[in-house]
Parts: sequence; C-alpha cells; structure tokens
Amino acid sequence: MTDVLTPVLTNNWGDERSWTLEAYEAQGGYGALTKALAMAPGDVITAVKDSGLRGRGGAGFPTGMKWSFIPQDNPKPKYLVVNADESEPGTCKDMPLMMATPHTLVEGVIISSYAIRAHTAFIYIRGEVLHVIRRVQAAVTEAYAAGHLGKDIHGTGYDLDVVVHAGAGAYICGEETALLEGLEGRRGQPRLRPPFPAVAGLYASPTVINNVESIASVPSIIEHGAEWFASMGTEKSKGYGIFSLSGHVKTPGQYEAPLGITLRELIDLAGGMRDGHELKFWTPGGSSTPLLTKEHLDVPLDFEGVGAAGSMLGTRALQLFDETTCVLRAVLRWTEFYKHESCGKCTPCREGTWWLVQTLAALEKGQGSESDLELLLDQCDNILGRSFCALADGATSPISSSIQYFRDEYLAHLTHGGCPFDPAASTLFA
Ligand code: L3W
Repeated sequence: MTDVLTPVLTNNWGDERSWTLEAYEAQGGYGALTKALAMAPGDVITAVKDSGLRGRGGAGFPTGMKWSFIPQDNPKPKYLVVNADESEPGTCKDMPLMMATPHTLVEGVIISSYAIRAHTAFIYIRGEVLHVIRRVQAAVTEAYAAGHLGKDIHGTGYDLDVVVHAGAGAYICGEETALLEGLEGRRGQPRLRPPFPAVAGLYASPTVINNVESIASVPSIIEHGAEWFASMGTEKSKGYGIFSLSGHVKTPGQYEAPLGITLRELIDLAGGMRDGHELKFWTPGGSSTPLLTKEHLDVPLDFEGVGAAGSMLGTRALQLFDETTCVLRAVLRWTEFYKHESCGKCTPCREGTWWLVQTLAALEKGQGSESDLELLLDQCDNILGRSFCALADGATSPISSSIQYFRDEYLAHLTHGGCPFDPAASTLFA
C-alpha cells in the first residue's frame, strides 16, 4: 500500500486561526520566500522543473516548463495569473485551501512571480465565493503590511503587486483564455490557441496561468528541495495532491496523498462506502473526465494510470456513486450543466450540448429507441475535438463512458418506459 496521507498543503488546516499571517509564520511560513529571493530567478524555475510538479488544475502540464516558456527577451511586462475559478463539478480543493491557509498561496505567488520576473500578479477567484475572496484579500493585505509584498520585498530590490480579482460567475472562465478575457473586462469567451498565454496572454503580454494548488505547492518545493518532492508519487506523476471525495462515501472531504494512490485506499481512508451499499461508478477528476467503475478501484490515481484506464486524472475530484444511483440521471444532470455553461461562441458546443440534453432527456423518460444510443454517440463524435475549448469535449465524457459501461441501464429505461430506479433510494440526483 502506498504511504497514505502526506499532509503538506493540508497540514495546518485544523489549526486555530490557520489563515492568519501570525499562524503561518509560526509554522515557518515565508521562509521559502527568503530562500527563493536569495536564488537567481532561473534557479527557482530549475528547482520547480526538477521537482516534476505538473499542473494541478486538470491538464497536468509541467509547471516549470510552462514558466520557462516566458520569453525573457520580450520587453513587455510579464504577468502571473492564478486560476482560482474552481467550478468543475465535484472539485473542492482550491477553495478549502484558500480558506485554511491563504498565505501558502500568497507565498507561492510571490516566489513564482519572482521566478518569471513578473511585477504584477492576479488571483482570479470565482465571484460567488465572497468569503474566499475576502479571506485571500485579507492575506494579501497582511503580506503587504509585513513587507512580503510591495516595493523592495525583504530588502532585495524586487517589487511585486498582487491584485485579487472577483470573477462574475461563469464556468467557462476557468478556461485560461476566457479567464484572461474576463480579467481584461470583456465577456468570458475562450481565445484561439496558439498563441498560448505564455507568449501572448494578459494584455497580449507573456503570462503564466497556474491553478491554486500548483502555485501553493511551490513554497514547500523551495523549502525542502526538488528531490524531496520528486521522491513522492510515481515516476511521471511526482509529488502529492489533494483528492476530494464526495458522494456516497462515509466521510467525504479532502485527502492529501501521493499521486498514484488508488481509489480503494482513499475509500478506506474515508471510512468506506455508506453502509450496505457498494460502488457503482465514479469520476476521477470531475464530471469532465470519463466515468470509471468498481473494476477500476485499483487504478493508480496518477496521470498515466488513469489515462491507461481510459479516463483522465483531471482535478482529482472523486465523485462516488453507489448502486442506488441512476447513471443516466446523473449524466443528464451534468449535461444540463454544460449546456447552461456553454459560452455560445462555437457551434459544436452551443448547439451540440443542446442536442445532447434533448436526446438524453428523452431516453431518461423511456422515450425513443435503441438507435438513439447510436445517435447520442454520433452527437458526441461531432463535438469531440471540434470545439474551441475543452468544455464541450468534457461534456461528452460522461455520456460516451456511461454508454460503454452501462448500455443495459440505458436500454432498461426504454423497456421500463421511464427510470427504473427509485429516486428516494439515492441521496444524489434524486
Ligand atoms: C505554451 C505550448 N503553453 C500547453 C499550456 C496551456 C495551459 C496548460 C495546459 O485544460 C483540462 C481540460 C479540462 N506552449 C503549450 C502551453 N500549454 N501547450 O499548458 O493546457 P491544455 O490545453 O492541456 O489544458 P487546459 O486548456 O488548461 C484543462 C480538464 O483540465 N479538467 C479540469 C477542469 C477544471 C476546472 C476547475 O474547476 N479547476 O474547471 C477536468 O478534467 O477538461 O481538459 O496552461 O496554456 N505549446
């Protein structure tokens, strides 16, 4: 069994007033900043590269490599933007992190900005979570007062300003280029890539955009060293991450563990499935990642292991459903979400998600025929890889995977003339 629970990011979550500067500094907080500021910026990038840290926002792109794409011969200002929009269904790691230890993020922002030679950084937080926005803003204010931010940080001559920005509440703004549009004051819609933000991002300047957890992982890498971080996890998926468990599990919550842990181990940590019930299906990284089943309980939860099982690690948002849940109803509910959140910019997504809902809703009511399953898969085919960003691709994932694993359940709706499940039996999607 993997060494379970390696709390680094979550280590002080239970402490009284863990979010204050005083509590953070009492645990050695901002020590990594002092260490980083004594290093050359390029050496900080090398340390993050050597650690093997990969983006924690879903895609797993190597963080240090992304930073090294910032062209230092470009005279334009460089920016760091933290993607704190966390909206993927089931994902709940960045918000608790920002509530419990916002200074971990702020310290990470300063070190990361220093590494890419940025003098302005933005933390883009989804607008609905006012309490989180206030907490992060309070931490930024404390950091300015303590000399960790502003002019001549720690007397090194390095200047950095941090702006906390509230989004306006749209799932699409978690997509990095739509986020930049929002930050520039426009309607949040994705831009065509390339150019990638590292070349032309915010205000057409070189910009690094990283997820909260990625940036919050940086101080401990600097403090303990790249080798320490790389000694955890698996060969290609290094380090640890926060796994969020929700659904029909006894103790839902955040479990920090090395990448490569299995769902079976995590369920044990969470006290098991609810009494008398067994796992039926689950999402490894939110509803945008193809569903898996109980056959996949021992898949290593790293980018490669989950990929080999036909899904994606994504945001490690593990949503667990037992045998009382109608898979079709769950998938319909997610598809309605994607239809609602489609920004409408490209036709495959705008029209395609609408058609997916129509077809699924009819099947869920027991209307239509078996050929509608092929129609649904055909609709998915016409969306996948043909839209502007990953939103529509994500919308197809639960549909095609549920047909792959639960075709009989779709057909049972047709023979039953409606949903054969008792909606009262499942506490979810009832
Ligand atoms: C420079 C290149 N930069 C790639 C950068 C790129 C981005 C990062 C990853 O979507 C996924 C999505 C969701 N030069 C580059 C380059 N980059 N090539 O690397 O890029 P990419 O395109 O692989 O992914 P993405 O657009 O960032 C993220 C999936 O994650 N997801 C997560 C959803 C999460 C939320 C949330 O609430 N946090 O919404 C779940 O599965 O579907 O596939 O920075 O610029 N040549």
